[in-house]
Amino acid sequence: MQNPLYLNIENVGALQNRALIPAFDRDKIKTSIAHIGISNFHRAHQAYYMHELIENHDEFNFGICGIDLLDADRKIYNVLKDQDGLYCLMVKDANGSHQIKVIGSIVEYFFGPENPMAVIERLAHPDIEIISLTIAEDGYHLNEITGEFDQENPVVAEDMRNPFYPKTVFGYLMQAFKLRKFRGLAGCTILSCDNIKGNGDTMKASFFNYVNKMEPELLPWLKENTTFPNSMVDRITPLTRPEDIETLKNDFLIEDQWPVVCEPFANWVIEDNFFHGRPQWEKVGVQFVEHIEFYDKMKLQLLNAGHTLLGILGTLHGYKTVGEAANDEDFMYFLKTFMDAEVIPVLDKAEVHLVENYKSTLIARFKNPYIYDSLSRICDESSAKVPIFILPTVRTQLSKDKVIDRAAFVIAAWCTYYDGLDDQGKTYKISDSISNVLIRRATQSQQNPIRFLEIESVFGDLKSSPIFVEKYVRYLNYIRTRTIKECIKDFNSGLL
Ligand code: CS2
Repeated sequence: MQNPLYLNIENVGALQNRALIPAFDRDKIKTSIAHIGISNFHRAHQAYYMHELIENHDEFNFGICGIDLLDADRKIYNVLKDQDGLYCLMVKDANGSHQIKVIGSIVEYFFGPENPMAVIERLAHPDIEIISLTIAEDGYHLNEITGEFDQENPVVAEDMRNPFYPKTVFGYLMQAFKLRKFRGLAGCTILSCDNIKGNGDTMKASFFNYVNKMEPELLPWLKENTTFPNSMVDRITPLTRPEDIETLKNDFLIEDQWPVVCEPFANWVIEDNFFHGRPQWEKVGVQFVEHIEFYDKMKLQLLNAGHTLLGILGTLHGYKTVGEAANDEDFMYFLKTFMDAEVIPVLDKAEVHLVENYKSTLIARFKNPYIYDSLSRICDESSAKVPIFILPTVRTQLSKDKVIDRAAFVIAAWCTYYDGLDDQGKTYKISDSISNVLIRRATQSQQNPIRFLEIESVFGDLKSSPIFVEKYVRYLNYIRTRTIKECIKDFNSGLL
């Protein structure tokens, strides 16, 4: 009987009968990508693609330096250090087959709160040709309605007061690019990998806004020396559960402190607009396009909106995972009709086959019983997600006098989500940077339903659409007096 082995560079060779291990010499890798935000998603997506490229096409020029900037990320930094950047990717197919692959593309790691200067120096180093980001939807601080960067945000404001000890991505990048300019070095590509429409454009607008306020004289150089390709990223990656760590240890005899679980599906579409050269990711399935808009819309407004819909409705019912909600026929019927009647009409008609294919694959992906993707992960920070995933559909449909009923139903249900109690009488955790506002407005909406829609940073001027308001109010009153399951059934059968 063999014993479990700790995952690190010394032991990895001995794991070859237990998992797929990197079939390349990591010492040969040169680091040219600095990635900020070593999330599970990054480890299942970009780091995975890079690993595949190194392993199958001998691309040794683009190893990844992982950088975390938040105090809360100390754990992943420590784990990466402890495991020499190695971790297990547990790819779980819906048919029950699982593949364990040790990913070896992250070769350096830095932690901002411990040593901000080291991070700034690394970002400024001429070897770094791409700075990529997963900083989440709420990390960009750009007000969609006004197009203005939120300089009032407390962490941003703190960076503005203490620019030499930055905390935000913007503060770090500004210091790094100042050094590059001062030293006569070139700039680089900034590649956003977040679920935001036009993520590169958004990053550029936020960053330039920040620099313009802080060091306007740096701006002309930056404009000449950076590019911000837009990209669409896709792979469902749940939070790691203690059970996943146990399975690896007991069934595969590998001790990994923080493995990553994901589905087999992966997709990445990028606008080919890089300042220097770039990895030839197309060799491992990445698609390079001139314009991202169609792919962005399809993904954000079908997949992410679908997640948000299942997250809100499922939580109200008492479900805990996307799989549970997606395998409930009433929920699935509601989701499918939302997609067919309200989302697909706003997508490019010329690409109808692609859209239909994406939709049906998506439904199977949501149903994958081996991906325990918690609804709480989906609902976290909904105030930053709903405006990106659902409201663009509503606005386009309204502008064409088309149906918005299911979206209005979801928004009404979302308001009751902040009442904090599911239909089984259980409470759930609400996690949002503006949770106090959301909870207060949901409470006020019991007297005056519009109060919730009046949160301008989320809804903009949606409250001035009489059609939307009429539906929303009707559904809200209905939902508040019945279980969500009854409401969905009534909706599906045309009673509502
Ligand atoms: C999810 C995404 O955060 C969310 O709400 O919808 O993380 C989703 O799982 C990924 O975008 C899948 O590509």
